[in-house]
Amino acid sequence: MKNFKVKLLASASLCLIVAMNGCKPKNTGNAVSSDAAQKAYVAPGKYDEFYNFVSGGFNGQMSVYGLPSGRLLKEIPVFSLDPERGYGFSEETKPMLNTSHGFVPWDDLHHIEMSQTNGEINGKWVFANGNNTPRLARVDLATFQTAEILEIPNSAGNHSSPFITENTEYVIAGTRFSIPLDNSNGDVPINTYKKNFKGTLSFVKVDSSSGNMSIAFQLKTPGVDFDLSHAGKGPSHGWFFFSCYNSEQANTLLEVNASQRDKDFIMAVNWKKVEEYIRQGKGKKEAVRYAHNKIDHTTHMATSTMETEVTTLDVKDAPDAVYMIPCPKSPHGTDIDPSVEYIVGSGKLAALIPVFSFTKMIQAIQNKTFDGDYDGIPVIKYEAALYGEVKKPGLGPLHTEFDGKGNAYTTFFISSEIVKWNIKDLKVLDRVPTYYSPGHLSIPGGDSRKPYGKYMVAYNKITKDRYLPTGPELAQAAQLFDISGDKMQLILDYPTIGEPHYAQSVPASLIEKNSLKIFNIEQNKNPYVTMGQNNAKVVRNGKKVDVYMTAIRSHLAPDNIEGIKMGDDVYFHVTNLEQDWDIPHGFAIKGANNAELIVLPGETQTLKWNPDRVGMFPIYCTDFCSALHQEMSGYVRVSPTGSNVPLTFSIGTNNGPGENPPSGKDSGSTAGGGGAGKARR
Ligand code: RUQ
Ligand code: CUA
Repeated sequence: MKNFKVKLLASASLCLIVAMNGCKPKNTGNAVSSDAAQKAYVAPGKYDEFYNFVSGGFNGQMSVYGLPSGRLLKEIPVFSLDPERGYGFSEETKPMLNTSHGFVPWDDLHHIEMSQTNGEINGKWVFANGNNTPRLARVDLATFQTAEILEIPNSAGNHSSPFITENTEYVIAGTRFSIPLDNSNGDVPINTYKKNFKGTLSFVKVDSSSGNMSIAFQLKTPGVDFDLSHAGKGPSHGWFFFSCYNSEQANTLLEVNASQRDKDFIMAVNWKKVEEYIRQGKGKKEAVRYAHNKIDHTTHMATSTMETEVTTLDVKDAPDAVYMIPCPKSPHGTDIDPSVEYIVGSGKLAALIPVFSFTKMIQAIQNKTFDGDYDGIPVIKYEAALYGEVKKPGLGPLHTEFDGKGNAYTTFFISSEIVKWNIKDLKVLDRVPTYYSPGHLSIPGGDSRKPYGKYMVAYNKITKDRYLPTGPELAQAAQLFDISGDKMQLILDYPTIGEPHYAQSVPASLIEKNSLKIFNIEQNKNPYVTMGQNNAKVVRNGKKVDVYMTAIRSHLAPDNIEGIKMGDDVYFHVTNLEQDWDIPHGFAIKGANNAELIVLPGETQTLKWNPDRVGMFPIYCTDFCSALHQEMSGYVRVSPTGSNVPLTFSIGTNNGPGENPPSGKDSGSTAGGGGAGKARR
């Protein structure tokens, strides 16, 4: 009997697996018209029209492309180590990856969201979510660097994130996995899910000038899985909409057990009301631990602070603030059109797309047109909130974006296509195959109040035969479509890094004007900065040795260091003295169990090194910075622990007495202002 049950479950799950795997559309690979190349062509030396910020998925970083060319412009490490730049390896950046679990050098970065003013992208920051160890990050678009990472307590799997309100008042963080909350006993049987597991929605305040994040409050909810979300804007400002699945509250074999109900929910949260309750002191302070990491612009150093308290409010104590809208079937994307009247739910297993009306929802709430409750939360009657349904649009709808001309575009994972439909009459206007199985799609400004239209990019999960084979794994495929006409037109395929989920694009002009070219060295407040080569030095303090080093074309100073001993902790603090755009210097030392540094103009970065043997260790600049880049090098001599070799450092003092070079010609001092120095202490 038991066996039989298991078998039934297995076969049911097999059906689902078949259904959830994409199928290959017919006539693949030939849907490109002849003017496509011209449309995606950006001449050498010319700039792209749009910046495209793309989540890296399981590689934990964000990448930046130009559109329409598909050129890769930059990778920005966020929740990942980047040996190329030393992010997560340098002393300055290590604290960025600190969490209450310690140093967590990886995450699963699914979604990005750009800061907005009045519901329009303003080009200041891009936020990103860490889906594994729950975190939120803020990337500064002046530097294209991760400026801040905030851990989210009482959460597990920060998937429903980092969507924002229309003036970037809040960035949202909804937990994917419900769990026993942090300061309750987590050591309970898993099958007590219904009793012990809770969800949370964190509202993270963003300081409008600095961008700094802080958790304002957390809403405690019944134990469901929050998937995605979007904020109301304009007329619906003050509301946030979250798709939830697993309203069945299953704790095993979710693919079957969380697909039982015909409808799950979109949770509508009146956050202005919740704010009021918090102001009235209805929230509860709870002890938790979470890391808050920030980079200081002047020291170029990150600090990590462990925060210990958060304000929570149970939805049960927030009457008239939270409602459930039934949504078929295991909803994924929750997308709001630019008029901010329509809420589009995408049920992964649904054969239609429900479009809800904000106005009707409010009326239903006023008239109490409810259909019972879900764990105390009023459930609005489906029909009462429904504007209409897009019938037979395709299979496996996931995400919807908008072109600002009254059209919506939805990805269909199972039927491998993008469908364009009209928001008013809900009629399908066009469909194109994608190769294969798209997840997210992105239209410039496509989830804001001001879509720029023109292009649409599909981020496909499966690549198969689209590129030359590269072994068992292929790069994910992005596909660019021209959507300026009635019909969507495929114009470019380009491989991406990691596995992109959500992405956003903005006109280049919004970003370009704020882009920083150098860090002003006069403003460098790093405690280990070396202001000018004459101040280069090596200082010993017990076993700690600080090397104050400068880099300028084409030498490191000092470039000869002796008196380092086994057992020392050596810190190379490298200051790049250049004040010229795009002239970084690198720093590497043989055998370091660490990465390199890339030091930007005006910046100081520190590499920690523990010599592992006695001998000679070359150091050099890794970034080809000048014709004499190969000459930008030096030596560090390591002696045994008890050795009496004095600590010395120098540059330009060539060859000892009686040790002239074979040519007989002393190369002399190239550095100027160098000379030998006796180290302090
Ligand atoms: S979710 S498709 Cu994070 Cu759609 Cu990826
Ligand atoms: Cu500096 Cu190469």
